[in-house]
Amino acid sequence: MTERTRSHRSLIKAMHGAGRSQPLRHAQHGLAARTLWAAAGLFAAALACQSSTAWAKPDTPELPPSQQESPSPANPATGYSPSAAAAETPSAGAITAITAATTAPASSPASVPSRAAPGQPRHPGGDYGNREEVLQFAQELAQRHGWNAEATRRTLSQARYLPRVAQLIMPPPVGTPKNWAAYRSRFIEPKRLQAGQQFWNAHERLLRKAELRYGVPASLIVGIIGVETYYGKHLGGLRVLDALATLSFDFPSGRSDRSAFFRSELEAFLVWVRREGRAPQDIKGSYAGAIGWPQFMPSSILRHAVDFDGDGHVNLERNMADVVGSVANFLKHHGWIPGLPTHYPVEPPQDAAARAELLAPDIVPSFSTLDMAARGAVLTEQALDHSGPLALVALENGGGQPSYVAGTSNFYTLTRYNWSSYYALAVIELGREVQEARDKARLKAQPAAASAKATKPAKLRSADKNQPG
Ligand SMILES: [Ca+2]
Repeated sequence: MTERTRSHRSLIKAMHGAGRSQPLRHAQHGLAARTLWAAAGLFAAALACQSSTAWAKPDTPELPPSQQESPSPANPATGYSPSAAAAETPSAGAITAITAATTAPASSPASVPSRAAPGQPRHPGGDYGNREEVLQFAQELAQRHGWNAEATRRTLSQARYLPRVAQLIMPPPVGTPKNWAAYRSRFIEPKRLQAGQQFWNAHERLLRKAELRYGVPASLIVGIIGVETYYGKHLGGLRVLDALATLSFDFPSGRSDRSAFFRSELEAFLVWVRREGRAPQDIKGSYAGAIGWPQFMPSSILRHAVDFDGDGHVNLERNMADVVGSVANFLKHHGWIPGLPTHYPVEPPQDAAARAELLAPDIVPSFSTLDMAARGAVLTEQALDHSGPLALVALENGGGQPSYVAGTSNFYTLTRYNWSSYYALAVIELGREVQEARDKARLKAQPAAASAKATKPAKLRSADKNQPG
């Protein structure tokens, strides 16, 4: 397999993960048929993006070291659940982590269960208190963390096998064309914009505080939370302990084995709940184990979540300070540069060979503005002032013309949350549109002040015109 083919496969897998969480959430919440239909549409949109080469390539050598050392997206959970794709598309860290796990050595030496028939677990599933590999895993955790082995086994024995999780982790069918316009319309629509404004208004102070501390614009935090979970509407209703145990010990055959990744997430989960003094069976999340409003995988919680209100706990399910601060901190940890735009408009080179050359590194910024211009790309004046590297990012629109943007390193950083250029652009545009709608609403709410500001210059201009000579 060539490097590119391997990368592409990883990208497809990552996308798949992202696209599946939304339908799951809908099913979990038992929504009406209309909603399920909508969820199916979201899923289709996610599928449409799954084979995009715009996805990050976690296993390619082009990735900067800073990204390589952080194998899991925030929402690896989302890794399989982009909120995106809808809601489920975007989980930061999840997708990435899962993808990375295909090439990274397992963090746990526990033996990998042998594979069963496609789509079926090796084991009938469950009975986690008496399985040899679970006992071995419990012993390893106990040794590594100084825990009581029997207590750890008892905790794991409370996990239940979830057949639905094993089904949802399977890859989607291939062949659906990618469509940025369709994907975008799932997230940038009136109801989500309204929910975004409400979230921003309710947490304005926190968003400003996070912006000051981490340099991440409020609009992007609002965009990420909106795409991930529709501002808390799609949190996932499965017990994380069950989901992670199912994927750790009964990972289905028929797709590449990610059980090592999920065992490391199960370990991170147990570390976190122990630290928080919470019962593992009480925590709910997505089918991939992503937790809370920002859909962080447990390893991302350990690495990147912050106690932003200083109450001594990290709670991404209910504490909005921790939610907002953790999203910003995740981006900061992944190289966010304050003040740098995420992308610029660009016209791609007409010449196919030059265009292919610029597209080859995918979303990894690899070309100076001079490099791009020399190959025939047309950049705006603002972009020509940009001093760092850029990536020519193509987003397909079904059978229509692709959309292109020139992504900066900050665009790349956004894809660490969910390894997709479609995800990143949806987050950016949702945040921007929420901001614009909010600004408009605030102007309307202050008619007197607004009209005073608007009419004064007009009167002056009018007066100027009337001046003789
Ligand atoms: Ca807190």
